[in-house]
Amino acid sequence: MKKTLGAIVLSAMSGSVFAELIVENAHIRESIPGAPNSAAFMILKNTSAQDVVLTSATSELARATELHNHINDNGVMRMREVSEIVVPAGQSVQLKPGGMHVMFMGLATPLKQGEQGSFTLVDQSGQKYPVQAPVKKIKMQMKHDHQGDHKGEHKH
Ligand SMILES: [Cu+2]
Repeated sequence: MKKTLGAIVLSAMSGSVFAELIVENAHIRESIPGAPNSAAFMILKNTSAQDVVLTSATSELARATELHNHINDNGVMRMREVSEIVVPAGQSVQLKPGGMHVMFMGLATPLKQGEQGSFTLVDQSGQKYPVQAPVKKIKMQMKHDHQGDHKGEHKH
């Protein structure tokens, strides 16, 4: 009898499974009233022996979808568009508030917790990774929050 292990292992995994990239815990930030932008966060796991280099993202959620990161500009965290997000071979990269994220500029409609949104990541070879993600309320880490503990403070 031939072994058919591969298919069984793949189907038992949670999350979206692609040839090389597994997207876990994807979620989209609920939009703030009056703010036309939002962002998506997730863990990207590269199960292949080659780096996956994401070079763009698309979505119908917004007028423009961009790959963003935060930089520390003399102690002030600013976000900016980046040309690529590299997920090294065999490693994971986390997109999270205050770090890298998929940015939605000019939302078509406000995003409410409980809704689903979809977007597509594209790598440098043109391969597409469609992602479906729930909309969630996410605390902004950059804001100074005197009620909470001191997690998420600026590092110097
Ligand atoms: Cu951004």
